[in-house]
Amino acid sequence: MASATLSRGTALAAALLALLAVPAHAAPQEPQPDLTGLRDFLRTAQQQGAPGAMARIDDNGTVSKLTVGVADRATGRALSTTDRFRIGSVTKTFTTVVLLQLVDEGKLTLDTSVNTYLPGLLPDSRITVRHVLSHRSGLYDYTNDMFAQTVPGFEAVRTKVFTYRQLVDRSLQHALTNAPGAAYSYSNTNFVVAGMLVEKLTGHSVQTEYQNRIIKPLNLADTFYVHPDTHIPGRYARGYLTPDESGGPLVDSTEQTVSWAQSAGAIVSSTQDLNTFFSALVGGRLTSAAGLAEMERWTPAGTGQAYGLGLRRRDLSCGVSVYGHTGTVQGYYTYAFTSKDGQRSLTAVANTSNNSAVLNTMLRTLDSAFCGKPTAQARGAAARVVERHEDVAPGIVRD
Ligand code: HEL
Repeated sequence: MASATLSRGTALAAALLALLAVPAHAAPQEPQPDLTGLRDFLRTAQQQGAPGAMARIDDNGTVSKLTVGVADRATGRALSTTDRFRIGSVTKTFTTVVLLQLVDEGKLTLDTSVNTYLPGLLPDSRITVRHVLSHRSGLYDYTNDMFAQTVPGFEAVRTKVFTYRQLVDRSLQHALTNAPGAAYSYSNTNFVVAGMLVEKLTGHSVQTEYQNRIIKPLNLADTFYVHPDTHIPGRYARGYLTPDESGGPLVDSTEQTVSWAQSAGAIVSSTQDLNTFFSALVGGRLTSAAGLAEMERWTPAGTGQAYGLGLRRRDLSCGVSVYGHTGTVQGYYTYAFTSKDGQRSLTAVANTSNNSAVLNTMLRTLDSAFCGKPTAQARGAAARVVERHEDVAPGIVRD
């Protein structure tokens, strides 16, 4: 009897010890990316009108690359994850990093009026640098007017070269959309002002600052700011703009100055470089810890979304939050996001735009990459999430 009790006690102790052998700090195992689901979404995007779609996941040293379709409709060349592409507003994160480095160097403070650095630029001196980087300035988005009609709007600016001031002047033809700091209202104008701040405070072009502060240190071999050149260097995916008229032919929109965006959206990059960039950013390799904490001070920006400083947070169906940015530039949709610790990153791209079905399908690649295989219930819930454009400046039809 005594020995039986002893042996039961020993078994219990052994079981407890086995439990204790799992370190208390071990993070819950992240679900493996669902590569089958991811490929299905890329195929769906293709069926919905994207000539090609691709994704690259960098997961703790394991790389997954998936592509469907073509990089070039004329030659039929297959899309490759090494193809460069226009990243649109993902540029905003690069611009913000430069400014946060200037904060770290004591050359700028976030709560100072923009007009202190750029005297007389803005009509309201209550607009601070922080308001601009968090889309809370109230500055009207001049692209609302520019791209009210998709293809004519694009063709009107395709080869144009604007000064920053000309773009800001277009915005200032409209009243502020809200009092400074009062509301989140996405506007490209904010990041044109951010580019002006970079150039004023450094005395250099944004190109030089991206190069010296981000591209060179991270060895981003596929990342360029070529404005106002219209050509993408090296091997790249061509971009195809979907016209507003249903059934109309796609417009090859690859060559353009992107002068309408500049520091708000004119960088060219690759899936590998964007994964490296966001992983480095949240890993604290581009700014001080205090700078990163500022970038991660969130303003709600719609269901399951928040905006920090030049940085988006998306809260996925499985409860995981990811950090990065989206980009829409004529011919290209980009989702570039990383996990909290930067250990897993996804960049997913389709070489079309102005096609809301494709945009929504590409959004779902985030769940595949970060949430793993969905349950039937999660699949149903995710399908009901539709990318909202209300967080973009109101008034523009972007699908
Ligand atoms: S819009 C966005 C995205 N951002 C903003 C910026 C960028 N891109 C633009 O402002 C381009 C607007 C026109 C795009 C064009 C098309 O689909 O190619 N659409 C039309 O012309 C519609 N009439 C908030 C979506 C972002 O994710 O941050 O990039």
